[in-house]
Amino acid sequence: MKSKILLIYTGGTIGMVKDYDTGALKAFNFEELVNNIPELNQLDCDIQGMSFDTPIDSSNMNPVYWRDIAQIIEDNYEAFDGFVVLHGSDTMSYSASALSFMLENLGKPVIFTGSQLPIGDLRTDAKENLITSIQIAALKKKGGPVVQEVGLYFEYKLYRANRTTKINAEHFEAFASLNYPPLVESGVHLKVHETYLLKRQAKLKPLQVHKKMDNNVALLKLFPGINKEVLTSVLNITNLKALVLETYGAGNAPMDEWFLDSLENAIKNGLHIINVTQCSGGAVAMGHYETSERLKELQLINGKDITSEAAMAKVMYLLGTKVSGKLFKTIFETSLRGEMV
Ligand code: ASN
Repeated sequence: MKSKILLIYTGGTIGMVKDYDTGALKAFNFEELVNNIPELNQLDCDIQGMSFDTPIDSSNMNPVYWRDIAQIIEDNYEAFDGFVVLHGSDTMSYSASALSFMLENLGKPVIFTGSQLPIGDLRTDAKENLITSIQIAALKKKGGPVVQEVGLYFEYKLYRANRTTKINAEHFEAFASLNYPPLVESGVHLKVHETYLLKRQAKLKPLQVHKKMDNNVALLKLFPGINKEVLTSVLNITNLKALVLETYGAGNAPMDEWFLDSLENAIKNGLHIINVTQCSGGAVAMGHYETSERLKELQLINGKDITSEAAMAKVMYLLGTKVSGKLFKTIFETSLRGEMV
């Protein structure tokens, strides 16, 4: 039986054309996108498409759109074998991470992809990205899907979506997954690294879709010279429930009393503070240096080797599910979808 794949077009460069009045790239409609890739008809699967009413540049992405994507997948979950989400590359890692948390017990592939050049451009990377994403979404083994998680495919590699970061604004190789190896590599053959995939579930539990993402959160990147006013104004944001703090190296931060006291007070008042590293690779190891000992004592949540994108998605998801108090820390520090060690 041919695999049935649903293409969900949200926008992004892949489907953009130049506005000749202004020179800026703008999203155009889905039919034109598909008309630009006659090769889709040669694929050995049934492809159907669905598009956002108004496709967007992914810089306009937000949790309301994430819910729309989750809803489309939920509504069509039984009817299709796999899903390919066409998305702008700028915030793709955030959206794909978010969907990985929103789709609990996912038993089918959801592959995010996009491109650096529009599909109509002669040197476009869009065709390969789209065609291979569809092929991966259609892969089956013993009658079941090979990939049962949210992936991100770009420039010959499928990554676990919640491990990725956009690292280049110009190169075709725009994404990296520094703390987890690629799941599939595309060359003459599609090489599937089965050991790295989330384990196929023997008995699938029903898909559970979590649509509530609480965005009362903030992300603060430390820099030498950060002053008290900056920190306290972030900590005093009304309704702030969680702060992802991008620290240095293995989770280190300045040892100034005002800095540590401010964090301590905020935590006492119920704020969840997650320690993630601003390095692209490696992990937080609180207590390894003197500069992170107090953070450990203050009970900052250990983000380990999670990306900032996945950390933001995970806090919004956990706050949305109303996990509270001590449990929040325990669950955050547990890998839920393969997003951390
Ligand atoms: N600005 C575009 C977007 O994220 C960039 C891209 O898709 N390459 O929608």
